[in-house]
Amino acid sequence: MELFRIIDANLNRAREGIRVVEEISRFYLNDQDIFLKLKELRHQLIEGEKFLGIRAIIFRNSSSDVGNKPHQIENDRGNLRELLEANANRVEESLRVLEEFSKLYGYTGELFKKARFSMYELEQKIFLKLPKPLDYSLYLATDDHYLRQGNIYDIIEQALKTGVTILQYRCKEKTDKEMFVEAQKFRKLTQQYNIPLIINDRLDLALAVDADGIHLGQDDLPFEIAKKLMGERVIGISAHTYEEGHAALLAGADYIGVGPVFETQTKKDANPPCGMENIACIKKEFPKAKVIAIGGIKLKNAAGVLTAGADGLAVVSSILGSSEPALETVAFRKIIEQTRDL
Ligand code: 3NM
Repeated sequence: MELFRIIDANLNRAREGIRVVEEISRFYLNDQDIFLKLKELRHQLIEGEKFLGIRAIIFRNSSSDVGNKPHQIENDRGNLRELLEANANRVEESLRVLEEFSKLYGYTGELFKKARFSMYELEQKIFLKLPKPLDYSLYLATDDHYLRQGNIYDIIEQALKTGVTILQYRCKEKTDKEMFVEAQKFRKLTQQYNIPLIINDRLDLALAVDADGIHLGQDDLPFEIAKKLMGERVIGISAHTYEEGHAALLAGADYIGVGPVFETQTKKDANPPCGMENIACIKKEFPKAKVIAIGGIKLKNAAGVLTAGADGLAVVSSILGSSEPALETVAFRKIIEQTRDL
């Protein structure tokens, strides 16, 4: 009887996992071919149950299941690729269990084995169709002061070539028309290097230049409104306190920029430095949240900030003000890679 409970539990686990993956292919990817293959796989499990001659549900005893204990509810967000991986793994593992245990009933388990291999294939197909999660590790923001210099595009191109993973266009003191022209140039440049472009504050500008996302301050448009207008594009929010970070992540921000971590001369109206404590606290509560440190980030403090839990370093003056922007970028990259390996 205990063995039938194993069959029942794994049939359910496999069906539920397939259904989650099915929903991704149906509603997110709109991929009819994959969707129908998954649906067929789910129906094959019903056939498998019939083949075994077991009505597994009869042996269900969920209340006495020692694995049925309340789990800690995680206030955590991953991404679609992680969701796919978790559910496809669940399906594959369950199919393996079904294959092995059905052998005890004189059945070869062939049907479950075939289903498992189909799932491996479908998982890979879906994985490749899902968007690659953004790499927030080295986030460069522009600044009016540097934008006034003629060679800013050259400096930014050097940084994009040598290891910056996201560019934010941040401009406060120009006309809409000037900003549009500049943002368009950055759009072209980032496309050339396949780097996402985020626009600071200005949702209209982000849409106008087809940016990958928007970065909002605490006094900008509410998240829900921005989400309605931005759809699947990235939305980042500035957080100066733990509470602001917490609220932004609960609202659904894709990342938060925590700062200023250290003293900065770049942002004139910056809050007092908040240090690294907030980063560690937020990461403890939301381990999968993307937390970017900003404000006074230099080569000398970069490793410490990453070790405190930051997923990325946002910099302005370190790179844009450097006489050797490419070398500075490479040096940041080296620290990032070394800290990742720890
Ligand atoms: N935002 P630098 S601090 C743009 O605290 C910006 O939200 C901050 O420049 C915030 O790397 C900051 O030169 C300036 O210190 C970061």
